Order: sequence, then structure tokens, then C-alpha cells
Amino acid sequence: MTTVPTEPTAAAAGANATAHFTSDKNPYEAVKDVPPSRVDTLAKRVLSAIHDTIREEKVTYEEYNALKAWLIQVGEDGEWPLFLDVWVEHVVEEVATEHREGSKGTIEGPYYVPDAPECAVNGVGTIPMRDDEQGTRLTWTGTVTATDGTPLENAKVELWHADNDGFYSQFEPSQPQWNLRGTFSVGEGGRFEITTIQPAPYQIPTDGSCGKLIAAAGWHAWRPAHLHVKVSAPGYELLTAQLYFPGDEHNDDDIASAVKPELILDPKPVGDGTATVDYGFVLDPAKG
Ligand code: MBD
Ligand code: FE
Repeated sequence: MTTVPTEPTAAAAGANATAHFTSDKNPYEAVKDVPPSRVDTLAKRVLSAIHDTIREEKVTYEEYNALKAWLIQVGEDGEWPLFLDVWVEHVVEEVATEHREGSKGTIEGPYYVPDAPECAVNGVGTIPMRDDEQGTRLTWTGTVTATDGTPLENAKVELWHADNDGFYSQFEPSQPQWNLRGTFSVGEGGRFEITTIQPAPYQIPTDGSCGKLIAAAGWHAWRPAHLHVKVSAPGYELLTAQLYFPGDEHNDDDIASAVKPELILDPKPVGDGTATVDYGFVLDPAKG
């Protein structure tokens, strides 16, 4: 994926998120393998939830047509990834990970890009950032272990997050390609030490269809500041998580319902305007 939007608009970010998702053929291949009985069950249940809502709320033709127009617009804006990841993914994640004994995870969201540059030597490194990158410097130490306590020396931590203005590289035009995106292979004992900046709270685009829904319903568009991670090791389940900062006013009302108490960091100010934080990960062995 090399397309970078030319404007910081909802349609530009949406088109890019859609292009990233569609460039991954796996979801499309998987569709062929879903047995008809499963499609029948799921499609009927979703439709019947819609039918119940229409009957109980006495939905009018005006409202039905407004829905039709809005759904068409979501596609035209490329905002299906945003819509689904904000309002649906958290329940999929809950179901997918309920068997786990290791670290809690949460949703991936629409802005992950695979294969970010390796940044660590012996587990220690700094994420790519601009010379004048704004935001509190954060030095983050931790360890990746298995649920039985074994340190996982083959683990890697992929980290991506927004800048101090709440924008993600590759989905908005002003940042270098891999800005605030990096892969950190851990060192001895599964240890890592990552230097980055603390991101800002993120407002989902207000000028697209998701923004229209938010405004029409009288909701707010904010997610708390967050760091995204994928933690992986051969033979272990992939952990996708986000880490949050204490005191963020949106930790309690995240529009994407993706905050869990276990995911809130405890950073300590160092005194020179930087902060340190210790937070590690425990991975579940892969089944089968
Ligand atoms: C984000 O940055 C995000 O993480 C999610 C889940 C949805 C929209 C924007
Ligand atoms: Fe995010």
C-alpha cells in the first residue's frame, strides 16, 4: 500500500482504510468457506433484529429512506472499516478472546499497516518520528512471557499510534510513511525498551458519514489517547491491544468501547518532561 491521501478529510482517510483492507485478500477468500447453514443462521438473526426494531419503533418510510441514503454514503466515503471497527469490532474481540488466560487485548481498529520497520537492537529502540515530533517522550519497558512464565525471546511488539494532533501516518498526508509505526523484536529474557511519544486523544472524522451519524444522534466523536500494539511469537496466539493513559476524559466513554481497566498504563513523570512506564505482555499458547 503506497497510496497516501492528499487531504486530511474523512473521505481521504476512509478511502485509504478501505484500500488497506481490500488489499488483504484473506477476508475475501474466507467468505467462500462459510457453510450455508452458518450464513443462514447469522443473516436471519441480523435481519430479524432489524425487523424487531422497525416494528417496535414504528419506523417510517422517511426513516427507511434516510437509512438507505446513509448506507450508500458510508460506502462512497470508504467508511465501512471505520464504522465497523468503532461500533462492532469490540464484541467480536470479546468473543474471540474469552478463552485467554494471558494479557487482555482489545480491537485493532482501521489503521494498522503490516511490516513496519524493525527498530530494536537487543530489544531497545525508538519509533520513527520527525525531528520536531510533538508530545511527551515516553520510555516504555516490559517483558513478553508465556502464560507459564517462560520469557519469549522470539517475540516482537508492533507499535503504531497517532501523532500529537491525533493523525495516523499513511491515512493523512503530512507525516512520513512510517512515522510512529515500528516493529520491536524483543531482546534477552523477552525484554524490550521502546521510546516513543504520548499520542493525543483521537476524534473520528466529523465530516464523513460516521461523523453525520454521531452528530445526528447527539453523540461525541472521541476516543481516548491510545497506543496500538500487536504482540506475537511463534507458537503463541497473536495479541492485539491498545494501551491508554490515566486521567483521559474519554477512558470512560470511548466511542469505540475499547477501553478495559487492565489496559490503562501507569506512567511516571521523570522530571525532565519525559515519562517512563513499565508494561509487559503474557501470551497464550496457540491451540492445536
Ligand atoms: C482509531 O484510531 C481507532 O483506534 C479505532 C478503533 C477507530 C477509529 C480510530
Ligand atoms: Fe487508533
